[in-house]
Amino acid sequence: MTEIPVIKKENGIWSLFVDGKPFTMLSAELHNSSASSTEYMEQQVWPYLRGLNVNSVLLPVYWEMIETVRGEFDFSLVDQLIRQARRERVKLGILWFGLWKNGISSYVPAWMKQDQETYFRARDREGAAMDVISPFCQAAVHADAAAFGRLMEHLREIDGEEHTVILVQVENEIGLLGSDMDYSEVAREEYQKEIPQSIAALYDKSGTWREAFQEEAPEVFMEYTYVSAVEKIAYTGKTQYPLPMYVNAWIEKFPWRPGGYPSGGPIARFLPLWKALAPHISACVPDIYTANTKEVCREYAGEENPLLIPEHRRDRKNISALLYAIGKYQALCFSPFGAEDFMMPLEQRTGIANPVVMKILNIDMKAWQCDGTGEWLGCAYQLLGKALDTIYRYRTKGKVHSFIRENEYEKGVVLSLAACDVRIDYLDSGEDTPKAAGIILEGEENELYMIGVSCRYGILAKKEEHRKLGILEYSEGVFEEDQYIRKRILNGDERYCMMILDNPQLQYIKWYWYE
Ligand code: N0T
Repeated sequence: MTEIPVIKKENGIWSLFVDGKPFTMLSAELHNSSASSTEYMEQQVWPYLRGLNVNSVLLPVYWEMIETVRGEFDFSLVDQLIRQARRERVKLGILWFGLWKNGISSYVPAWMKQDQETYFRARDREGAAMDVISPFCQAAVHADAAAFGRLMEHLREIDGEEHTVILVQVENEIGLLGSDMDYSEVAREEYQKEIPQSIAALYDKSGTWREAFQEEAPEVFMEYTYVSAVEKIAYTGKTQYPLPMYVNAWIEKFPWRPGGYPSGGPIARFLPLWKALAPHISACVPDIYTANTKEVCREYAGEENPLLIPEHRRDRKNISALLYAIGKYQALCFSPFGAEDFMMPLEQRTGIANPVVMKILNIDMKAWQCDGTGEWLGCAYQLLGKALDTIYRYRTKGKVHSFIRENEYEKGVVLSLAACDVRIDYLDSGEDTPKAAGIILEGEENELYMIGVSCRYGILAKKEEHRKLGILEYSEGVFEEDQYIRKRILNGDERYCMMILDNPQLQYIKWYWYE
């Protein structure tokens, strides 16, 4: 029997291991509603994912569909989706749309929605009921955990050998949206109490929530409540089938207030709290719809927290973020949102692209635009997919370097490698073209590979080096099973100005010294 998928750190590097080997998810997250119909999947999803060269897909499983009658479970939809994924030869990450989805309780079963006595609602400051089951409602958390446990049990039964499902997201962008805290009766009572021991120890504080945290109190209070609920749910699932689990964040955006972004979610500021109080969650990860990928990655990737990007903006620039996240942080997963659209003819797209929805979610329309993304991402996934084995080999030797252009004011960078420096000039990319980005693998003997986009570059001798540097080979190619296969030699005019334009490419350079 092969090892169950697991996220673990080896030689200081986080990886998702599938059947004992590192597996980097070059993924596509589907629109929220696509996976509710296998027929729709056949007609509108799988055909358009094929050209993207994904090795995995992230798709939701909806609580309301597996437990329509309380206590009775129907997993036929899940089974069919897994069968389709196997046929397509892709792995799956499953998104558990349970009690909370973007702060709202839209995916809970009808029997729960309608029983507001037992499953009471969160309330806003004015005391008005929200469309959210209160995270203080233990009966609701218990029911969610039970359903999630059944789902995981079922996955073990049907997939425990084959490992088509390799990762699970618990809930989706949790937190309370529209109010800084829950003002339901139970919540208000809890708020008056002394802070729990775990919080007191973590923050070295005492007293009531208000006394301990002042203006920040409502948010920390919600953080504690959501992390406790999520941990309970994840724990129940893990006891059935311990697949790696993560939670995704609707990130905080300056100068929003808690409630403007979901209050209580795994935003960067609260990573220590999540790490301490949710031991069954392997990673807290960002959904990136902003343009500052570099900053967000830096906030989330850490000693304690592996980086995954389960949702990313959809415009063509996402290939730059892909290269950077994998080169710099060995990201376990990269997955633009609503990726079945990318190769689909415009008139056929049914996913939300409606300006009103975008405004409600506060997503920049530009981040949603995806014309042309498919070809570029497909090309980048293909190139990178073939390079992964080589990247795994190089990264243990600390020989992987990465760069990305953060903004238009940055003109370039000099990366310092062991044997030389590499000067990179960012090519002036237009609105719709990828930002300069890339991964450099430094080889053993005066050689390097560049997997990059939109950049011009050159190899420089180190300052203290007295010899001069000459080029032996400059070529473009691909990796096949950890071997470089040269396609075209670029030793003529091209070598005066080593460069990769808007299409991601793999290039190889070998140099020598003369004096
Ligand atoms: C996302 C998606 C889907 C700092 C929006 C984004 C997905 C959910 N929510 O289409 O609904 O299921 O996770 C929230 C956007 C926040 C933008 C704030 C910028």
